[in-house]
Amino acid sequence: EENDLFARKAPSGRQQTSISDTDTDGRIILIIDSSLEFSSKLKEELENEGYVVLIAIAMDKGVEMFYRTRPGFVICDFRMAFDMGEESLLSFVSVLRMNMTPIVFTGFDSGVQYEIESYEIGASGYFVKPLDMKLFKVYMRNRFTWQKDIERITTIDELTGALNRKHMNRTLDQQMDSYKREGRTFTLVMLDVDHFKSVNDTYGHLTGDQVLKGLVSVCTSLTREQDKIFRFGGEEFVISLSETGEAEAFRLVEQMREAFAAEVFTAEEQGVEFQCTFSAGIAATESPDESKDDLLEKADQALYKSKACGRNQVTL
Ligand code: GH3
Ligand code: MG
Ligand code: MG
Ligand code: MG
Repeated sequence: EENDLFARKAPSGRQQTSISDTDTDGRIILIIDSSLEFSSKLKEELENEGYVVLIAIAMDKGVEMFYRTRPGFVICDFRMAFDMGEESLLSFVSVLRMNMTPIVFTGFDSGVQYEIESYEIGASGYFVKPLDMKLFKVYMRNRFTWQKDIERITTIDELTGALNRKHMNRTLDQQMDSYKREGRTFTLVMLDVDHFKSVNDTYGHLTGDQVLKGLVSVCTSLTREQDKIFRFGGEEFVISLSETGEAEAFRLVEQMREAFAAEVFTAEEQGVEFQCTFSAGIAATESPDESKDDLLEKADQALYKSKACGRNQVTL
């Protein structure tokens, strides 16, 4: 019943959930320029550097392509940008900023006023055509390194290494949309550590923290790169499973439950060992109208059942 292509990989043993280095997401560059000669040449140069490059020859196409593909960087002709009108341009730049996507302008005109105007509108720079490729490539590399650091800092929960809730809100609908478009199943799991308050009360918060780290580490070791683990809040976590039906998700979360319940934690201060459990709820997409909030609500209800039925269990 399962497609081999999507078969679950062996546990990777990764200790951190993070934006994967091999993800192309962050390395997509969108060039908006009416000169195909300019953009094809630039595309070729940047592809040699390992970027994925998309081209739009009109401004409206470029904006549309941005929404569709969410590139990590936009290179746009200065005149085309300003021709769309200052108001539209400002609103496009503000959308880019919300997505933490830098934009640079390029143009045949040289002069500090073009740079000033570019910075004023919110762009990250202005480059004179024809581009000095040596300069431009090192600039791009520098920006992408910064982008990556910023992404890491703003998306990862410091304590556990899980993705944070802000990142979950930003990405979950997007992730669901792409699965729904292709008519595939998307499954969410909600986990909550059982009687965690008493772990803190008995052994202290620092020991409690170790339990949370341990939970994420167990879940990470049993999931694939494309599965995302989010810290929803406190001792609650959400895992998104792609290409995973309910039955398979159930088996997987059962495995996690058993692995976590078998972990032995040490309370240094008291010099005692103890164990912990979690309860979980699973929800899968059933209709294309469902939002991430609908799915989270369903998973939460299933989790509530696990709690009500005595904890340390998984409910579909
Ligand atoms: P239940 O089985 O019903 O889930 O009970 P519970 O005790 O786990 O649930 P409750 O919501 O009463 O308590 C959750 C506790 O989690 C309370 C809060 O202090 C603790 N907590 C939240 N975030 C952290 C954290 O980052 N570190 C530690 N050590 N504790 C945390
Ligand atoms: Mg809770
Ligand atoms: Mg609670
Ligand atoms: Mg709890």
